[in-house]
Amino acid sequence: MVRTYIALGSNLGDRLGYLRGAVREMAAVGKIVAISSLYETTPVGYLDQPWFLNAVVALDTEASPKGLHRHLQGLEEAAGRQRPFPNAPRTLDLDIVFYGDLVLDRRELTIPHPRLHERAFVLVPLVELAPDLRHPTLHLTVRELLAALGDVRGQLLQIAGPDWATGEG
Ligand code: PH2
Ligand code: MG
Ligand code: MG
Repeated sequence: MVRTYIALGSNLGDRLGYLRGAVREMAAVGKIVAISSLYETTPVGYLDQPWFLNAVVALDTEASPKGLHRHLQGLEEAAGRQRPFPNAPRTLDLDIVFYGDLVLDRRELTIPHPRLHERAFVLVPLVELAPDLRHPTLHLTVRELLAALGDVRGQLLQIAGPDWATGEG
């Protein structure tokens, strides 16, 4: 069993519905052990697009990195995700942030996620679940990576606690 962290994002259509559906369906590939709060976040990178909902889930799985990646891509496709251009608005984005302490650098899959340390929309929810988790190549903890970003308050707003995925709130 490997502890993994999955970043969830949506900025198109029924954003909350897509994220809730993803959490529900991720249970088919492992055991969800923790869910972060839900954040509304300003777009990073390609700016001319709607705000995102972002969260992070801790998932214990027996799936291989490739198997997990394939499963998550299947969920993105089931949510009707289109890829008209890189970083286009999307109904559902599911990224493997960490897979245990695995380091993998392939064209189709890089773990840890190559940009996680630059992204408040990943680190802020992740620090709720795993502040002392150490990045296997940068050698800093999640808490330290987040501190290195400085003041990120203008980039995101916590809009619900961890019960967003299951409760009514
Ligand atoms: N995902 C991206 C690019 N930019 N910005 C925010 N706020 N949230 C995201 O999930 C996101 C992004 C590429 O996957
Ligand atoms: Mg992404
Ligand atoms: Mg992705």
